[in-house]
Amino acid sequence: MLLDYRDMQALRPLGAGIRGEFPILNQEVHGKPLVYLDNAATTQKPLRVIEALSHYYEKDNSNVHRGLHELSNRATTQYEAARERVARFIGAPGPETIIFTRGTTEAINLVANTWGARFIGPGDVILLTEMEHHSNIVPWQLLAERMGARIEWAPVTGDEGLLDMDALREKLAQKPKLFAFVHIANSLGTVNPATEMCALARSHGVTTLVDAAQSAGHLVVNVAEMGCDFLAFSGHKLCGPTGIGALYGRAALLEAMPPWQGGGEMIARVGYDRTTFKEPPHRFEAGTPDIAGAIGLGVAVEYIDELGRARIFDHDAALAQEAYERLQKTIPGIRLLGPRQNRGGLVSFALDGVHAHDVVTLANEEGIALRGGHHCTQPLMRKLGLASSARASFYFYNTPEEVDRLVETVANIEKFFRR
Ligand code: C6P
Repeated sequence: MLLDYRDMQALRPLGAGIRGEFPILNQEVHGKPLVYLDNAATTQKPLRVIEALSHYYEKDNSNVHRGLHELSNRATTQYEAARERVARFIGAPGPETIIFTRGTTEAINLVANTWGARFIGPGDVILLTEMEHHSNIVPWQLLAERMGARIEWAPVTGDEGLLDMDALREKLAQKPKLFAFVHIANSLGTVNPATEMCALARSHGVTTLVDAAQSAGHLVVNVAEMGCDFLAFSGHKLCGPTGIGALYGRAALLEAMPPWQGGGEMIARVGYDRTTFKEPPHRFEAGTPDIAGAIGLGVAVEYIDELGRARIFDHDAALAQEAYERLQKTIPGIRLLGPRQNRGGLVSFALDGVHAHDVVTLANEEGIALRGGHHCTQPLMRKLGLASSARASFYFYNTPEEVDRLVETVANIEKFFRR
């Protein structure tokens, strides 16, 4: 029987009620209770993920796909079970469409270096948006330079940080070879209409790649419904370990792609003269993988699914909305980035004449963890005429009281610099 929202809330409340599962949150920084608002950089890990990692190393540690002994069989079974969990988590048709990578960055580089190297040629256009993270810019620039291809940019409307959909339609009608875009923008909080964007691209025969680094753990992501060709995400941004993530690729595309890195694991037969390769996904996983990381990721995605991403989104977005409104009301001259409404769970802001690093340093004195800088979106920051912004990013263990602490602290910092 499915539980409704109120029952779920009673069983597994978010916010204060779930913090017991995250021991790291229960500490003081500079004599104040820690307020961790840097979840877009990386999220904290629940006990069950930490325990899964130590259980693996205590009981099952071995290499995968190689040994015939008990420990190796256990490691292989758990590693491949994690792949199945990840496939279910994003609505992929099967585990063969999931490649374990070090994270979003490596997943995008993999596509650029395999699909890109085979299918992008001189004069071809790669379409990106102006709100991309460097991870979804630099691999394509490197590829474009190598292949003689060209990059075009779908424009962003300014501080409100929305995609100009009419301009996007026009760009897609020119039939670029690839459209790679961010689902939730890490420095704006914009939630892009990924399903609509993929459908538009598909109607012009354009291949799509979705950067789901900020969305996979925050809202329901289903690749079948979204209709994307590739989707990349990182485990550490959804309660999993660092150093592990995944690339989803449509089966027909993966089958047509050459390997990227060569080595053990990914081969069918090696001869002195030539080598043949395994089928996807193993063709793309050279060498000993991050076995414990993959197992930890499998546990993390099940945990997130248990909590429910629709609930997580509502929780995080409500905190971010509250922070946005109150920062705007409380602090004269604050510049808030990204859309006023329908934002994901983060708020970026700039105080007139104050460098974001100063905001973050002073907030740290109050026990609050924020991020400040260009957030690996330098071209966007330059377009907005900003050197940096400060960012508070929320997750399901954050509370309304932490929004109070944030607003009060930022207001004090602003007063301090205005004096
Ligand atoms: N953004 C942030 O503080 P990796 O490093 O591979 O796990 O994720 C890269 C990445 C790709 N796309 C988006 C939209 C991202 O936000 C990130 C990581 C962190 O915003 C670190 S810069």
